Amino acid sequence: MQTSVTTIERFIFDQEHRYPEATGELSNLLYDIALAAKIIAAAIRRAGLVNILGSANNRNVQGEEQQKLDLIANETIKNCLNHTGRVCVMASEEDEDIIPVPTEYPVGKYAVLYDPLDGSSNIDVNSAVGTIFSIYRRISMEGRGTVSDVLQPGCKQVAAGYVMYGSSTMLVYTTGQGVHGFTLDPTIGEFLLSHPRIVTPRVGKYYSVNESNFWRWDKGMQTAVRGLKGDITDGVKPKNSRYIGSLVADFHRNLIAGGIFLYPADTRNPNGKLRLLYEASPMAFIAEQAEGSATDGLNRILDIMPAALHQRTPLVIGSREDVGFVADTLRIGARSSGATVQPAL
Ligand code: FDP
Repeated sequence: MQTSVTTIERFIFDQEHRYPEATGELSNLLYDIALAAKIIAAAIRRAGLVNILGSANNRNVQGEEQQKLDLIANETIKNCLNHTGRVCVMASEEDEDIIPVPTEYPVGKYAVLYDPLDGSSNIDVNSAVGTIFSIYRRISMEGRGTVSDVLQPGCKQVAAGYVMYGSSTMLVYTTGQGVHGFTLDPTIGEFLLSHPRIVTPRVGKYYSVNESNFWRWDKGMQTAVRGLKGDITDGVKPKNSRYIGSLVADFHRNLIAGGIFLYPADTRNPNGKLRLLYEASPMAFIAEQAEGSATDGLNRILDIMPAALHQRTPLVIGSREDVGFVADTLRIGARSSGATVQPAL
């Protein structure tokens, strides 16, 4: 029987105490998110028992069908964060506009963006889904936050993380001091430190991509993916394919075991499918902190300046050498087609 454990609360506060100037606001905000994650995890566990699985017969701003659990997760996060005085504004993948803090509550210095339930098309088949969050320091000077507080490039994030509701529930986050993972112990209702300082292998075992889109990709991307599976000379060592179709679950596996996840632009999604602010930027911050990397194919994700809340981006993320291989292949393809080549990764 283990008698000494590190709870997420203790870990966050220990990290904060290394910085005498810290006010504790960010630590408390992370702890609020951990609370929301526990509530969502409990709802997901019961989802098959109570009749909350399936569609809410509603479409979100992206025109996708919203699932009931999406709505529950979205409201849970709002309600856990909106009254604490730590947040000035929020933005959710499920809401068209920014989410203001209700006027009866005080505001704080952070802007929080989140995807409440990523991979939600997997809900009805009981596969892993996740929550992704991203935290910025506000740039507006006073009052309620504005859209400028959430339209910041990923390199300005002060924290980012995800929760994976899988065979166990895990919360993985970074504040720019490495990546740390916690597993929810359902018997005591606490996230316990299980994966301190995660470092992803430089070269991965897996490649993860929806290959049914192969003929919709440009030639450079087709060559890169063929290279990942060893189909071309000068590719990398052939990799094993793993694709769940749930970003958090695919990213998490590759983070731990090593691998590369790709969601490229294609003829149906010319800007890619994934959202820069709610998916790509937070995952890119985590990947880089774990010594991996993330690009849209040509540009570092964390350098992209967002122009719109629900902007999409192609994403190539994971083990550093594998992402480098794909980026190099795309650059060579772009050069030989005469396209303007962006700065290297
Ligand atoms: P979902 O549509 O199920 O919500 O961005 C959403 C996302 O899932 C990601 O989690 C996942 O990686 C991707 O879309 C899967 O898309 P495809 O079904 O097109 O492969």
